[in-house]
Amino acid sequence: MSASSPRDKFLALFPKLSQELLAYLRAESMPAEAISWFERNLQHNTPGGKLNRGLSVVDTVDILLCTDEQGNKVKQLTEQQWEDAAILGWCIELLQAYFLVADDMMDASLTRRGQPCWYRVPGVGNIAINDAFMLEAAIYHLLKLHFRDRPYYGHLLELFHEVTFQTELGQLVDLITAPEDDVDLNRFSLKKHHLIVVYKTAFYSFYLPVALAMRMVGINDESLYKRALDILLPLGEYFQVQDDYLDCYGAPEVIGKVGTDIQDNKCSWNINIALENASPEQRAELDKHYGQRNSDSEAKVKAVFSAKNIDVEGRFKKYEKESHERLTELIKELPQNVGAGEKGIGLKREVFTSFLEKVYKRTK
Ligand code: DMA
Ligand code: MG
Ligand code: MG
Ligand code: MG
Repeated sequence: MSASSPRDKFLALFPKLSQELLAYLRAESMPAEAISWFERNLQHNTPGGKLNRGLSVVDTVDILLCTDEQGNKVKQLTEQQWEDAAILGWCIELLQAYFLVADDMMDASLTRRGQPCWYRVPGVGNIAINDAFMLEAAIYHLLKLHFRDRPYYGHLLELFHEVTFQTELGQLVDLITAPEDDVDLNRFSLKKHHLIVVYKTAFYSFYLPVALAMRMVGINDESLYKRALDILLPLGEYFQVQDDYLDCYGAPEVIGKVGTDIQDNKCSWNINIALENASPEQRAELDKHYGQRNSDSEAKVKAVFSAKNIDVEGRFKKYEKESHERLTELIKELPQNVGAGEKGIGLKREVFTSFLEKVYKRTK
């Protein structure tokens, strides 16, 4: 990638936003230690990931404002439009940082993005709980600073608030379906899995970037938000199935984290596929070893996953290919540039295809 790739340009904005946030602490005469603590919190937890969600806001605004009906690029975003979209993108990355700091504590994870989880950094510990809250508060500080005078400010606030609540509902069901000392695989099903992943991942990772971009460009036709949701929730479900698969089969040095789902007793895609196909003996082995906090049990579960009649890896490859076909069809059903004309800016298929191609067959 060249020095001025879209990702680099996006990344280069973060120090400025970080300084705006720190300026608030200075204006409130916070002690120097608090200012440097918050700076370290922001730096450790916000910019180190793939930045897919943040960049998607910029990409979506670009597609909505700068491509013609056939999806050809016909103009460039102005600097102001680019920066507005990028700030909204960073607000999603802050939301993600907030969720991940808490998620890693709740999931007892060790590493994230190739470094120790924030709560495991020496001296941090439970302060990470307050740090997570501060990452969330940063979103609303930046929104106020940059968007208070825009006609769509209320919509931005509403979107962030609603999607946060939905994600927390997903996390709640994820956690109570996986109690530490009470393994009961009868609680799991693909239906339960579907509910968990749509709420914990799809709304904030897929719907939110597109909906923010749509609000920013002034799309007010509510039916278009529904259309976007109908495609983005299935796309987000596919993305979280990949995350579940990679938890077990991804290379830690590539995904930047060590999988914990088996030891955490999680209702993941892998275990549900195994339960659907297990013989009574294999089922007994899963009952005995799933959700146990030791690597021997974990290895036994993985051995069942790899058994010829179960073959989680093979079934995942098939699911991946079929999902791509299904999602491509779903996108095709959307009339190109729907909502354009007197009603305003249309919703283009490229918004969704660009998302699908970004995540298809991902390895991290
Ligand atoms: C993550 O689910 C969901 C949120 C809202 C952070 P997860 O625990 O599977 O994520 P990860 O595998 O990244 O810990
Ligand atoms: Mg986790
Ligand atoms: Mg989790
Ligand atoms: Mg996971």
